[in-house]
Amino acid sequence: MVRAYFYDNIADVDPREPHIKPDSADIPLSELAKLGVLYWRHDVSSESAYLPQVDAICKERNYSSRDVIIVSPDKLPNYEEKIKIFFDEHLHEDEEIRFILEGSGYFDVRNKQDEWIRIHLDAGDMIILPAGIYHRFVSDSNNYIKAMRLFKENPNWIALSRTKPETEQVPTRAEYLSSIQDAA
Ligand code: KMT
Ligand code: NI
Repeated sequence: MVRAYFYDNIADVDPREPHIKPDSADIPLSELAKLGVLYWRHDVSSESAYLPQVDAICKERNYSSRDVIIVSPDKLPNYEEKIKIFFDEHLHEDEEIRFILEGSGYFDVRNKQDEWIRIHLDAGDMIILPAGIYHRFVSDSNNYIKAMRLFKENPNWIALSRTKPETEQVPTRAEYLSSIQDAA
């Protein structure tokens, strides 16, 4: 089940640890929605339970293809290196949708104050990160997550790193910021 909270920003602790900021309350899904982050939960006990829901979302949002990725030391070559890449803060010009089939992991997103919100997802959780939001992914200490990724016909989901000054200039970033401006 999903849980969201402020990240403690302690840099010398492995990012796969929980990093819960002390004395801060959990963040409700309604706050994530104000950042354009959408969340659903589906039954993953069998394919027949979740495929119709996934198909419906694909139809509604024009996703024409999908794949399944397993992020684990056994299944993903150069695991530790990949983990570092996923954890580099970035944005995309398309939304990023992930549906967790097994295991668990963290998606971190920036709020309006540029603070990190950590979202812990496990099996059954589906999340959409809007185009233009700064985010990153990391496994949790179980080092295992199996997720379905959905793609548009001509996907534009190159990771634009925040370390590159030009990333801030992409039109998607300005569009995203104006889209969240009015949410209280
Ligand atoms: C991403 O975009 O960071 C990933 O696809 C990571 C694996 S999805 C759990
Ligand atoms: Ni991403």
